Amino acid sequence: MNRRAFLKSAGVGAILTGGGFALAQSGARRLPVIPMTDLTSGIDGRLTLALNPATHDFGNGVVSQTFGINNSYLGPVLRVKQGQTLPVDVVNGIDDVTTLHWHGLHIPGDVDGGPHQEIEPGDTWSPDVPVVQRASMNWFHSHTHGKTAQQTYKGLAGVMLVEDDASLSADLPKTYGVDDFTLVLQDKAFNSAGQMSYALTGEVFEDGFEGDTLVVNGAIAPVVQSVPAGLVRLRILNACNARFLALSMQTGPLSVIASDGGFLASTVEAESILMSPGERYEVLVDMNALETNTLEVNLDGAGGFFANLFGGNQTSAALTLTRNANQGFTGSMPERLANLGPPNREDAVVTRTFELEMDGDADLAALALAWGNYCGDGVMSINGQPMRMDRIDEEVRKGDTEIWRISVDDMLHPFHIHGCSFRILSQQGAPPPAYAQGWKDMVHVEEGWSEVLVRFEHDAPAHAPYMYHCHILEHEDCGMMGQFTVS
Ligand SMILES: [Cu+2]
Repeated sequence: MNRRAFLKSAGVGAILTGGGFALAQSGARRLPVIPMTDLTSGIDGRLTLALNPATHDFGNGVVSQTFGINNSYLGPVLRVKQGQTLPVDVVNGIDDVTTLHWHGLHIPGDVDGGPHQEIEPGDTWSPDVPVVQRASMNWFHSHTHGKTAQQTYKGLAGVMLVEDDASLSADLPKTYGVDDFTLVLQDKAFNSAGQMSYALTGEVFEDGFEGDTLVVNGAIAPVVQSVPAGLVRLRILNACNARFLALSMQTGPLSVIASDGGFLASTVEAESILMSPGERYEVLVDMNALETNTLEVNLDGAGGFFANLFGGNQTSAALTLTRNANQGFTGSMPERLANLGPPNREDAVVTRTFELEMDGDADLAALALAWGNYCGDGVMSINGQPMRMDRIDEEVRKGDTEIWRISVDDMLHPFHIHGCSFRILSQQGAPPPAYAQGWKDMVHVEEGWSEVLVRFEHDAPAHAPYMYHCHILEHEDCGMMGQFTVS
């Protein structure tokens, strides 16, 4: 590590983690490589995903109470191939009702894992999940009505990588844990004893939960990873409850090759990328010429008055790559990645409008104290209606191309639609950045209209509708969500 990198990571680590943990251990922590279940060459029997209470050390030497999926925290990385059907047994071993939603998958509503597919404690949910889409990085997480924020925060989340013939034969790094890494980025709070903590307050309802400590694959940042010379691939998920993260490299721009729903048309060089909760991006890092390079994260990526006022608006080291003596992937930075033309808004036959709203006068502190699973009418809503399990808000015709226009007037919200990938026509009234012009299932909404071009190819009946919602999980729990059918 050179002097600049050392000073940067040491200084920021101390600010972010408090409690002295980072000072004691900074620099030594290695990137945890999440165990991968590779099913691309065939699936034998059913795959068990066991959701269980667990204990986990985030790297500060203290044991925290967590949930894990076959692990002590988070789930495995599942690697599957287009054309497969994945038979899954989701076993609910936590002492509460839960669900497991496949975020980003183009699958029918009855296997989507949304709020209608509840799994009681001790029960098993056994969907056969068809994998029909192109290569893409997806994920799975709790989507339990009113409990999504707390269950996901505690660890009910994992990554699913979809490969296809093109991605398996592409000239890209793909040796998992060597030159191909999956990174799950989260912000956490730790109490004075060093244990992961979460408390629902009025402020948390308003802004979503924000921890002050960056965690990568369940380890407190910064973490380090030794890599061979050559290109290194980072597949990155923002699994924060509410934080937008601004990503950059210490040296040089980010080379972005894929977004939520698949490869970009060509590699996009970006000084930084702003990732909302729920978003995924894949980047390549060229370790031919550099001995080290560091992925940096700004926890206050969305900016704002308080971030600037209190000096929080600075980057911290997430992951430092250090080159070892081995030679890894020898290919060069790709130019063409996928056949992907610009979206054509003339294709749309239907336009729908969604206005996200928060009631600034609501007593959120009282709601937090008495929290059940419903904020009540008029606190958080879409088109004036808070989420109701027994109300279908929109009916979509299968195969139609539609424009969904989304707006809000108070703060930056990330909007997600189930069962599809879409293209962003405009984001906050402007063209999206080049790295967000490919396949997406998340769009940022603040001032001005955000518009996406979308088509649904699978059924979602009234007993198993799809959701659209804000992906600030506390907003979603509080009612900023709606339901739609596809038939
Ligand atoms: Cu929101």
